[in-house]
Amino acid sequence: MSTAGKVIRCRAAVLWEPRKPLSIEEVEVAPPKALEVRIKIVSSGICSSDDHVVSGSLKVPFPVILGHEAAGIVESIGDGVTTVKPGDKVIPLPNPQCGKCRVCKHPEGNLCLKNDWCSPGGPTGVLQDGTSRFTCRGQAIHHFLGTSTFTEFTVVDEDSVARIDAAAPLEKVCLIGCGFATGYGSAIQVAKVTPGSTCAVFGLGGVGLSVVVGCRAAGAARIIGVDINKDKFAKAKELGATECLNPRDFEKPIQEVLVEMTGGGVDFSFEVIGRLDTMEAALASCHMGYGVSLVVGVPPGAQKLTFDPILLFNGRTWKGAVYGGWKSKDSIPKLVSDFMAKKFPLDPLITHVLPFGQINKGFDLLRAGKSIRTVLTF
Ligand code: COD
Ligand code: ZN
Ligand code: ZN
Repeated sequence: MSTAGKVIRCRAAVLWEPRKPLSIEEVEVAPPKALEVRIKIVSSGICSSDDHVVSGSLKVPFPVILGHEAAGIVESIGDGVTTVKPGDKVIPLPNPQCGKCRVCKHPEGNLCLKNDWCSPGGPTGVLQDGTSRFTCRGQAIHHFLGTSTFTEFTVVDEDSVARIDAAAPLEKVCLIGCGFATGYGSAIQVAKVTPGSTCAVFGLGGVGLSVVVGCRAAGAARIIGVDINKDKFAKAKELGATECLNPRDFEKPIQEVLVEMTGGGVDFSFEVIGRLDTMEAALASCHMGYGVSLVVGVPPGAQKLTFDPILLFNGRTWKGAVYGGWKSKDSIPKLVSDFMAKKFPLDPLITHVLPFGQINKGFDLLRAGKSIRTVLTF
């Protein structure tokens, strides 16, 4: 029997307050309103940004249903929706593409002004019409990044969902929804890594390893991974890192080590940790005159950086970008096609697969540094 137009009762992981485990609850998911899409989630990765909300370092309205790196199937659509239909395989987009705002219209911009992240005063946790589609125990539950994928069903704005290849394996391509797209795009789309170049990647988590994959795809000759957890090195090498360094193995600062071992500095560096000290170290690792350093890690809130501006004056470029610079609705389907054409792997990034009910175990694995990506299956 069709569920279109009806409230769906299903399981969702609700975070009632920070620093608590997620709680599997029965929730009500209202039907999509005009220009909205209800999606049956099939798989969802756990990204560090979800954990930043749990730990309290990323502030969003509570209670909330987290999750933003997923794949699923359209269950029903609201009035006026034209770009997806029931039965389509889709990826929800934590960075929307409205196509109409000033950033979407700019050829280079991708941080759409409809992104809840950009709301003046911080995230609102609601859809574009200003309300939530989730309730639990009589209380409205907030959305997260316009996606909320730790639930069997979610509702998103049409700007926040992209149809993908009907043959795509949803339990893998979910990573393209956030972590992979972010890292890979940072290398090939934002930094525009050049063939034969030397790159340094600070932080070898799921996003950092996706940067490594991007550097390799772009033809970099030397890819130096930097991480304080040496357990990450084997995977980094499997994915294309030519060398790996642990800053704790050296007396001198890691930027000095990198400058020495590359004869003056790297062509491209990436900070994929989200720390101020490593952002500055990554910048200082670049060669003067032309080096480019990219901030990929989410900066810690309410902290400021002091650095020697001679690093920039001497011809280094410091850039940042979210979501790998991709205009999401246009690019995510193409990335899925590229995966289907075997242009890059995703399997090595998926270290654990767990049933949705074991979501807290997935977060524990991430916090313990034991997983790259856990994919939850529904
Ligand atoms: N020096 C070197 N390595 C370090 C240090 C240090 N001082 N501290 C930690 N690390 C290593 C850790 O050992 C770990 O291997 C790695 O850094 C971080 O990895 P994870 O697994 O914690 O995180 P990821 O790869 O999932 O990365 C996420 C970021 C931390 C980069 C996070 O900021 C993010 O998700 N950024 C993406 C930004 C974005 O555009 N997001 C879109 C919506 S989420
Ligand atoms: Zn826009
Ligand atoms: Zn993410």
